[in-house]
Amino acid sequence: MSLIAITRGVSAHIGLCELTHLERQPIDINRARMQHQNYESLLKRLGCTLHSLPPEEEYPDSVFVEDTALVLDEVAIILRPGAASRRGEAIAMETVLGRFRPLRRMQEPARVDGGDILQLGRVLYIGATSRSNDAAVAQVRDIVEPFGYEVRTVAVRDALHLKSAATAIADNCLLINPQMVQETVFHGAQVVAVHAAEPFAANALRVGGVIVYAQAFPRTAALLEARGLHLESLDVSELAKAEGALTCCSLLFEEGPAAHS
Ligand code: CIR
Repeated sequence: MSLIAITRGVSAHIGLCELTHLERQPIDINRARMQHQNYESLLKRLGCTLHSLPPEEEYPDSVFVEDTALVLDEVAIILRPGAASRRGEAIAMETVLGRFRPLRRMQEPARVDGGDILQLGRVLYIGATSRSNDAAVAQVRDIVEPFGYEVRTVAVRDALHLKSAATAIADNCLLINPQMVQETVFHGAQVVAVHAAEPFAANALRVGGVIVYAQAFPRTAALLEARGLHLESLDVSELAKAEGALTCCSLLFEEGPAAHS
C-alpha cells in the first residue's frame, strides 16, 4: 500500500494569512516556496506519492491543506474551516479526495480545522479551540461512529489547534506541550513533553518510521533522538510566520485497497 501526500503550493498572498497567536511579520514568498518545495521533496524521498496541487492565490492560507479535510481509511470528511476566509479552500479538496475515498461534507453551523483533529488508532481527539464548535464534534461523531471510531473533545490552552499542542510520534505515543494540553486526557497514551524553552515544538509529522521535524526546535529534537527516534529536520521558518507547522502542509493517508471515482 502506498502513502498519498496531498499538498498545495504557497499563495503569493500568504502575507495576508490568518493570525491568532503571532504578530504579523513580512513573509518572504520565495523562501516560503523553497521551504515548501523542500517539504514536498522530503515526503517523496520518504516514499509518499505526492499530489502537489497548484496554489490557490485568492486563499492566503491554502498551503495549509490539513485544515480542509479529515481522511480516514473508510471515508473523508470535507470540513468547514473555522476562519470564514478559509471556507472556500475545502471545496477544491472534494475533487481530489473523491478519487480516494467516499466523501461526506460538514454542514453549517459546524466548523473545525483539520489541525484540531488528532487520530490515535480508533480514537479521534478534537481540540476545543477558537476554530471548532460543538456542532462539528457532533457531526464528526455521527459520521465516524458507524465505522467504530470514538470521538473525544480536548481542552486546549494558548494554542491555535490541538495539533499545535500534541501530535503522534509513534503508535500510542504523543509529543505534547503540557502547558497547552493536559497529558491525562489521552487515556493511556505515552507522552513526551517538549523542552520547556520550546513551547511551539509539539507539532511533528510522522511518515512511516520517520519524524519530520522543524529545525527551529533543536532541544526537543535532541530529546526525541535520545529516545531512538529517527528525525528528518526541515527549515520551515517562513511558513511558521503564518502560524503553520509541519502537519498543516499535507493530507497524508494510505491509498487504500480501492480508489473511488
Ligand atoms: C490559520 O490561522 O488558519 C493559518 N494561518 C495557519 C493554519 C495552520 N494549520 C494547522 O496548524 N493545521
